[in-house]
Amino acid sequence: MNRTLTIIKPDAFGSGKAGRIIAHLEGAGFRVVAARVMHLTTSQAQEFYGVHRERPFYGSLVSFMTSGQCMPMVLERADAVAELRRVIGATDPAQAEEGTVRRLYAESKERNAIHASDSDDNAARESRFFFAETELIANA
Ligand code: 3AN
Repeated sequence: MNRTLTIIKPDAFGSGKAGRIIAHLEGAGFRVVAARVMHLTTSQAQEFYGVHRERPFYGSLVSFMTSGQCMPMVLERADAVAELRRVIGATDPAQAEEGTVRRLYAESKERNAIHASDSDDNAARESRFFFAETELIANA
């Protein structure tokens, strides 16, 4: 078993899709280890997406991610990082495979419903960004 970090983004949370997305992820074999509902501040969103600072969409991405509540969660299953990226689909929902979370629920390349860590190192870093060690103790 290992872990990854996901965020149900403001587009999906605000339009009432969180429950369906969590059910989809549980149906794909993920267990929710930690979860919270929060409204990111600008400085939190800037720090979280710091690796994209030089990209043309950075300002817009930070505005979008601070536009409403979101739902960070730590998920657990075998091969969690790769499996979650497979289950959510491509960044652009128009390119995402049938049945993926983004194909089902995302609006656009930016308003794309869900984040998933892209490596084990980033999963650990991003999990610590949102959750205290005491919230990440295994309980299964
Ligand atoms: P992914 O979330 O699929 O790993 P990244 O890491 O390349 O994609 O991009 C991070 C986030 O930045 C995406 N989830 C999306 O919201 C936004 N993004 C990526 N590429 C674009 C783009 N060309 N235009 C607008 N937003 C983008």
